[in-house]
Amino acid sequence: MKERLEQIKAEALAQIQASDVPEKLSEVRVKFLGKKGELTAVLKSMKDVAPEERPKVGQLVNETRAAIENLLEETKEKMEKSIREEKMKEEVIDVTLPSKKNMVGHRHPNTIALEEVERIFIGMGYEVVEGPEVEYDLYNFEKLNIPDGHPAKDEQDTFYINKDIVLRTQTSPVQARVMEQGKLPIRMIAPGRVFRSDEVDATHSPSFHQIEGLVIDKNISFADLKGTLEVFAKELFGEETKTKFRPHHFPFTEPSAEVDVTCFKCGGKGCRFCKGSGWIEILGCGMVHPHVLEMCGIDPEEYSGFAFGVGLERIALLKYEIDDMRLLYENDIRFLKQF
Ligand code: 2NM
Repeated sequence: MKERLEQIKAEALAQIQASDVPEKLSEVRVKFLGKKGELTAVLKSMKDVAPEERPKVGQLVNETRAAIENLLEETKEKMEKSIREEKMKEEVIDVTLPSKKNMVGHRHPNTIALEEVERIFIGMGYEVVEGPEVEYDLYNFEKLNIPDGHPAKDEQDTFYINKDIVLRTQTSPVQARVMEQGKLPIRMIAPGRVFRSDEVDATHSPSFHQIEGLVIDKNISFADLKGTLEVFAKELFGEETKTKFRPHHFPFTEPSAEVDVTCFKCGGKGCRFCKGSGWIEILGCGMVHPHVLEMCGIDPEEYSGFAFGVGLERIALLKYEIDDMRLLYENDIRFLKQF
């Protein structure tokens, strides 16, 4: 019996020492100390030992068990310690390594252009006002002196929700709403999305953005309009920019004009960019029609005003020399990150 125990102990200790991973140690534990283990088998055979020998043998079994368990425990701790150290070495943080660069988003060229236009007008004391994109025919057309039968009201050009409600085709309904509130004087711009039933091409989209301006006060004249838009053009395209007012027609203004600026590429000499003319058209404007003032509750005998409208995409395309409007809507990051 004693020899058997010595043998078990020697074998167990040798196998423990030969173990290289915790799983092997578990196997050794099961093999020698488990329910069907070799040491347990010895215990079970105690009934064959002479009664007077039993305490001694029992003590020997316990000692053997303790020796095996101690070495198992000790070895397990050593293994776990070295695994921990190994892991620590692998996970060490090198604070001198360059950081991973995050992909940071970028303002859209439309947004950059809008913020530039807003900055210029806020600097001249204007308020920025927004309004609904789904609008009553009354505000989008009627109060702006665009009567039934006018080509702008054609279903070919306007998205109708029903006979009284449209997707706004301009942002001037926002201004009709502000005039109606009756707080004068008014100095405002109304930026926002507008909708027209256009086919998509390099210069058209069924949904684009406008910024319309409105000033109403006593004694506002065409000179105020010219001065304001001259300042705007110089701020936007450079100090050397000149403006030209060409007579035009809009239903909501009288007189009306279209404004051209000297080509900022060639300075007015004529180049490919301005198609040889030296001028680039940027906006429409005029003195607010007395009918419009009246319909919005303002006395045209006491007050006058001017208004203008610019296409945001047009500004963005010009300013960043983009030759196709569709690029502004595709959201290709390789395009967007250039601005
Ligand atoms: C333009 C051109 C000319 C305009 C008129 C008004 C309002 F509400 F006062 F009648 N807002 N915007 C206007 C005038 C817009 O866009 C090319």
